[in-house]
Amino acid sequence: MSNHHDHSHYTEGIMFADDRSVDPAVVEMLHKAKKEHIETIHDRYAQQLPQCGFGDLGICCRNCLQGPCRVNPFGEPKEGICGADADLIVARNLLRTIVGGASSHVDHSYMAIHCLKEAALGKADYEIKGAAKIKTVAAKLGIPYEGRPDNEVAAEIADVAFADFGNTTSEPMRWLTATAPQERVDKWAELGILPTNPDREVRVAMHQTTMGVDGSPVNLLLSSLKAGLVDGYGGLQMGTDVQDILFGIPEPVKSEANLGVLSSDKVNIVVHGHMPEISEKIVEWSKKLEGEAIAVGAAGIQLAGICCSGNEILMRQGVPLAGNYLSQELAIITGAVELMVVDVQCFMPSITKVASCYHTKVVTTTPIGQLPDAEHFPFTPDTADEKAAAIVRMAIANYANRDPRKVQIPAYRCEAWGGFSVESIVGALSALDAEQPLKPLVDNIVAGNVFGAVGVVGCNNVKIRQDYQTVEMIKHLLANNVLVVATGCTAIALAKYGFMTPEGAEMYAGDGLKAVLTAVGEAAGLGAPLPPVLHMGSCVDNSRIGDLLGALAGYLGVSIADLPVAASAPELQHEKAVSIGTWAVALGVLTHCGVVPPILGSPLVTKVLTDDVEGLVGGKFFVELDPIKSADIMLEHIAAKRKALGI
Ligand code: SF4
Ligand code: MSK
Repeated sequence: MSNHHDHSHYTEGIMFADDRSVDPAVVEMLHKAKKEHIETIHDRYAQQLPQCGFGDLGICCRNCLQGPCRVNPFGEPKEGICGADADLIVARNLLRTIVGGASSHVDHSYMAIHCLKEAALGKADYEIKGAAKIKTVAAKLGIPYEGRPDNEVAAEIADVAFADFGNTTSEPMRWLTATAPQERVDKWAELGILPTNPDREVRVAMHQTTMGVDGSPVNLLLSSLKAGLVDGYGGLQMGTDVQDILFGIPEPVKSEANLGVLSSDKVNIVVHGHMPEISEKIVEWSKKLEGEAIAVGAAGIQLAGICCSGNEILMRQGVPLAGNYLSQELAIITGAVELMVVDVQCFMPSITKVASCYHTKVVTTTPIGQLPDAEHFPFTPDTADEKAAAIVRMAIANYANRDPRKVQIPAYRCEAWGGFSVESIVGALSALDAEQPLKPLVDNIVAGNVFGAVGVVGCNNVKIRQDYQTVEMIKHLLANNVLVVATGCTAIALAKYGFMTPEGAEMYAGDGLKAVLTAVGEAAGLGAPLPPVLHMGSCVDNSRIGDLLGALAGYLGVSIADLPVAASAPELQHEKAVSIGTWAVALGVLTHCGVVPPILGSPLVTKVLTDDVEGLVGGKFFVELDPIKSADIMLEHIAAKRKALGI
């Protein structure tokens, strides 16, 4: 099998592309699916068309049993049965969406804290690997750590995190006040949107949106900003800090991306979902049991990741990425996957049906994430080794059932670097200035070599062509010397087309940016430029972007809202992407959505989110479906921020 290591397949993809994807590996698998009569997400989407216009505009309400009610934006009725109008219905629905996203991240974070506590007490199958992170997190939380054993400090950190969930006072979350920039904390306090206890805020928001409670759309929108902070600090920040303590701070690592990373002669295990507690153990046991795979005639074990589980084990272990959200069914359709293991979030219920057409086994691992036709191995911190070993052995045993006639692995894979934590970025920069590592970056921003920075995050969405908006927008930004950091499924998109390689600097970056990437890469001993897009991890790892922004703002003595930066979710799909975007807006960042969120039924909500909110927090949303126009709007914004800073 030949594998393409060059980056020309993006162009090739455009040539092959239909309106579903620009990824030639994906297009090839969609053709295979059609030939083999396998239904995919694209077929189910087609069956849903035309989608409900009321739902699209956000003006359908099912919050009580007198409904469903829908209001007519162009005539009557203007109100639901209880009298709720379009503004109220849209605002309530939006808050519930954000709370849905925040709950996902907060629950993820809670599971990580539980694992950390058990590990710290020696009751779990996990060793604490992030000693350096223990110190930085302890320092932020005001926990003494000098001279104390790491596990004791880690247990106290877990207790502080748990205490936020048990907070019955009106004091704000300690994790938030300890980790967010003080200027932002003051701003949020002034607006009365500081969350106290993540669980309690979710409860209150659900209560607030039930029939006959809050009738004020503006009050609901303020609660939406608060729910964004619940996500940002009870989900992203807490989750990432705790995961770095458990599994270590990521360091730059070279790997590969796209379906061609699957092997024709190894046992292929695909890890999908979000929780590194599961994926790290699968990595560990795949290494330990490689001999058993060889004993059954395979050349070894090939692991590959989908969605954010993939991002987590790329960041810390260099495991290659098979693809992003829209590629999950297609990995199975290669016919080469022995087992797909999932945990929480973003795995489609369809995967077991697709798997039933091949020999692929699907394994679920959490009590809340089960699939009727999957094997269930519920992980707990003290049984993780036993469960992971059993899962890997199940994959090995299944290798004999692979039908070579059904195997077709697309010959597309691309080198991709991951592991750009804030710590590793600062580490690379300190090769230029050990005293003030951020100075070289800031000096280059001031000099205009780096025009600004954009964080690109979020999913794929079946409504739009996979990877297209992301890739075209990022090409335009890089050509204009904007440094890009990426997480989530957009990071996987960019990994597939060479944006995360040193050569990507040559191919995509403008001259100023290229010179800076080259200087940093050489000084840091990479012997090559830094990639123009830095992979900062999974969706919860968006807090790394927040940390970087906070550090830059702190260095300059300004607010994050003053920085020449923007954020974008070009292909958002999940409720989590909406809550992450709301957190970014609350941080003061202009935030792009490349898919229209269901709010247009309310002129009031639309105006507040895309205009008025800027006066409150400095950030706002904009919606634009054209990638070049989206990039241009961000470039104009960055130019305006530069001007205001006098640079
Ligand atoms: Fe209709 Fe009001 Fe009930 Fe919503 S809460 S379903 S608008 S009656
Ligand atoms: S996995 S939330 S589709 S980024 Fe984090 Fe991808 Fe979006 Fe899921």
